[in-house]
Amino acid sequence: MATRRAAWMCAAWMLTAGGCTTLVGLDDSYHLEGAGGEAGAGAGGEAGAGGDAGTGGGEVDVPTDVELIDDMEDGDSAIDEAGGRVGYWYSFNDGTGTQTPPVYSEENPVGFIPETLAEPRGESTMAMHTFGSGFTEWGAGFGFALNGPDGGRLAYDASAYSGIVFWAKLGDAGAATTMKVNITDKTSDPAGGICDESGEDVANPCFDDWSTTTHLGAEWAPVVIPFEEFARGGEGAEPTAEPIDLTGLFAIEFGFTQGEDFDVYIDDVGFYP
Ligand SMILES: [Ca+2]
Ligand SMILES: [Ca+2]
Repeated sequence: MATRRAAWMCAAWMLTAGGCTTLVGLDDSYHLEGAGGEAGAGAGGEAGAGGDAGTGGGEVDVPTDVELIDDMEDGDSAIDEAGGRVGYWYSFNDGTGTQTPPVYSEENPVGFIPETLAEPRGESTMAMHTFGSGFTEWGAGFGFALNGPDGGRLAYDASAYSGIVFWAKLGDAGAATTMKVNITDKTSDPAGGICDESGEDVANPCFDDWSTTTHLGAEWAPVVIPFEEFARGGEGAEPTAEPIDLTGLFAIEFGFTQGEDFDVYIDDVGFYP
């Protein structure tokens, strides 16, 4: 596990950073069912691509006052510089399989940049896309730092927000239909300087991130996850009843476990108050 996020250390911060803060694709008509729920929850109500919800039970309003972290429309590997946030998208994996875009390295200096959508989603023409397979140790994922100026990794105070929202869909109908959504904080991120990255201190390991699972469908659908739905306890540490400390977040990551073939698009990632 210790190498899990080593790659972002040399992520593509030298790539062009954009300043696009245009709000695209967010309006007040977004609804979804089973927000942030377990896989298969509310399967009767897939949200439509146009933003109108299906008829399934348990619909959840997507907040109208979303503060975008990145809508990908500027085509770069950076999140928008707004709200004190600065950071770059990166992929990460256990090195046993293949992932596109690949993990950044000196030998493979490919940034994680958005893809132009063959079919625009409303006014959105670009989104993040990653796919991969063949991982056998712990899997693969992608994400972005919330406060990573010049490639650093600092804590971000997200206490002004109540949760995160994004749009997602499968890139391939046969790919994994569940995806982990993780938040790293000062206690789980090596950059926090608290946890043990070596794995020797089993009571205090790094990478015991705040985590939840969301469903992926064939059509674009919004996902709204209140921070209180994230829980720890997945990396061997004692599960804790403590709430997430929103004043010290480091990154938001999306992941798949070993043995899963994955192919996912992500768009319009934001916080909501
Ligand atoms: Ca961007
Ligand atoms: Ca977009």
